[in-house]
Amino acid sequence: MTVYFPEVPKPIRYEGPDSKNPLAFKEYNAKQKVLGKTMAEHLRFAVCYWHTFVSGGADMFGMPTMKRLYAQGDNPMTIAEQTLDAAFEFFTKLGVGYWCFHDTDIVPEADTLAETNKRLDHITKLAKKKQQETGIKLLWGTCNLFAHPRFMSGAATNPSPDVFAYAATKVKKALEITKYLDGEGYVFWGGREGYETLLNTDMGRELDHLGKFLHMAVDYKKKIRFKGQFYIEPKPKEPTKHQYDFDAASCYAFLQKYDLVGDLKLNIEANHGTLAGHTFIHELEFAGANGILGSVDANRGDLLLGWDTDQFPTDLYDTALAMYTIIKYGGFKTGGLNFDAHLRRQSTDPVDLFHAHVGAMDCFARGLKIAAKMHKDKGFAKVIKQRYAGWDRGIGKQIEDGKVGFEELEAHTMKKGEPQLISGRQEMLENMLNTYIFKA
Ligand code: XLS
Ligand code: CA
Ligand code: CA
Repeated sequence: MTVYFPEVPKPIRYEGPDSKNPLAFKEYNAKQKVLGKTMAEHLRFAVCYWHTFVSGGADMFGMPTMKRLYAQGDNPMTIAEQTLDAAFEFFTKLGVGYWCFHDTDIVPEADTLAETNKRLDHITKLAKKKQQETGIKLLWGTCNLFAHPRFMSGAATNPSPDVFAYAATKVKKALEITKYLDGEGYVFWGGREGYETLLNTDMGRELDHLGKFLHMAVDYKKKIRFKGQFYIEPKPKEPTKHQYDFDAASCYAFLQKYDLVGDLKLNIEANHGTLAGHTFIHELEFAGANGILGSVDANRGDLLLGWDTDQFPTDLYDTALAMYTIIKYGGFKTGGLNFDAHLRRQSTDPVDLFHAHVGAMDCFARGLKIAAKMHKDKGFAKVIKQRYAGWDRGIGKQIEDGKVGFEELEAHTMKKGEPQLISGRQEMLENMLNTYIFKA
């Protein structure tokens, strides 16, 4: 079989923090136990198909730059097969357990839907065989409902019911192939479920349609007995000016209104959190605190650019606090860390894909170790417990238990007078976080 990544002849190994080998892990040791589980079990790394193997570095102003050895030839299905070979070679050499894809990543769309579905059946058969041979699993599948012109005004929120129906037909097939590949989840990302101008948009009606669409998906999931977890992925804008799944909080409000809370969790993407004006950790915390933290698209943005740059994660504060929060809410069940990230346009060589993923995996592995130490020491947990201790007794407990109202609180305040000022100790806590980053 053709080798597509000859620069990496053998699987990437853990060589420890002193290794100078750029193609070795310094922190990620898959089998090493941390808080009772292996690193691989905690982190559940996945590689995304679209950025890693399909898009080639094109941007709004320029053509693709990247060398894709497998994307040669005239027959699109031969290219699709070669891409699949390259992808599984990459997953195996990198040592990740999972992958993720959109329907249109694994095969190009044909002239008719029926023909596209045939192509999907063909390629997923090959993918299933590769999964069996390698033990690599599908973290989630998804459907591209944003690239084709038919979806220019949205999919489930399109003003035309015919487009709604077309989108449903595509999602139906995407669910079937995800189930066929034993996918552990399925993501709904509404790239154009939003609007450009309210002058031509009936927002209430569009939201109702989106609710209907997701209910149909839930019904079909039950019908075909697909056991994977459904996720919504929040993103505030890009490509549309305003997207309905703006952030974790607006998704939660939507899920509550349309009675879907038990059926969908969130797939939180770091870069989408920052585009919404939040931190990545804020989004994780909101989802965790509301019981809807499902999976993560691990990447980062660039504060100076302000669009969805989808860079590989390299910030230890982010990875340490992300893992701290994920562990706090029980760790991944069906979800994982999917590197929804792409190389910069000037990183043109196939080996650059390895550098990017190795660095990101090391950064999360180190983040995991830092988070584990923070959990073991319980330092931050103690500080927070202490800060809210007033709610465990006396008037605080009575409020939480619903035993008092405004009149009792007035009596309490008149008796106690001015509340005491208690320092939040933010700088001390930031220093404490740094001591973990320095030493863990
Ligand atoms: C785009 C999204 C997309 C989803 C899946 O910004 O991140 O890649 O993850 O459609
Ligand atoms: Ca994403
Ligand atoms: Ca993104």
